[in-house]
Amino acid sequence: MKFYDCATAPSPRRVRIFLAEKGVTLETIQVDLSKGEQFSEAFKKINPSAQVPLLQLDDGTCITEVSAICRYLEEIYPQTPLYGRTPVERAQVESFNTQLETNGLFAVADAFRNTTPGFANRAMPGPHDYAQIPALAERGLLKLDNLFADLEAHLATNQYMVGDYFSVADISALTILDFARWVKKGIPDHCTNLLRWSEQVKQRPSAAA
Ligand SMILES: N[C@@H](CCC(=O)N[C@@H](CS)C(=O)NCC(=O)O)C(=O)O
Repeated sequence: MKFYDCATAPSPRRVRIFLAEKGVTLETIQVDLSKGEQFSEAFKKINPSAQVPLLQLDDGTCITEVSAICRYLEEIYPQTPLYGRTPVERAQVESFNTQLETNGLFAVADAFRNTTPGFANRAMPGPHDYAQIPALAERGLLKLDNLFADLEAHLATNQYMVGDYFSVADISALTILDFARWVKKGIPDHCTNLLRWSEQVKQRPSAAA
């Protein structure tokens, strides 16, 4: 099995942390996005959507999308379950993870890709070019302020994103909040619950992945 990664990019980092939590090491191939290697004919042959991460199985099957890759890894490496231990927990993890993507990941991506000069005409990842829309960046920053406030309230009564259980939702949140620094949005000082959570997850060895 081969893991196609880019050491500097947030989406594959979600998979790297997931693998580290499972204690699994895979053969890893770096795709240098800064050099445009995602557009090479060889890579587009295995992933026409020209993005990382990608997991290639030994029979050649390719799995794209962080959530699909992590779901697959959860099934073949069931130790240390990260998608919930009970039906209710699995539903809660799925729900929170989706909210974090919608309210957090897409917010940072909008803020970053719609303002950074190097992404002119590349406002969305993938094979198609899209012009930057500065208003989307503004909305992304506003969404991030709201995300900080919402997570702060949530963590007043929860140790992790889902109760007292460390899950893939915490991996998503950690990656998203570190990605938010790219648009100069650190966790505000007054968000003491969120800062407590952040310290806690950053102490896990997987956070270095
Ligand atoms: N929905 C995809 C998003 C993957 C994604 O956005 N990957 C970025 C790196 S973080 C990428 O490959 N970008 C290529 C580009 O910007 O051309 C997933 O969940 O895997």
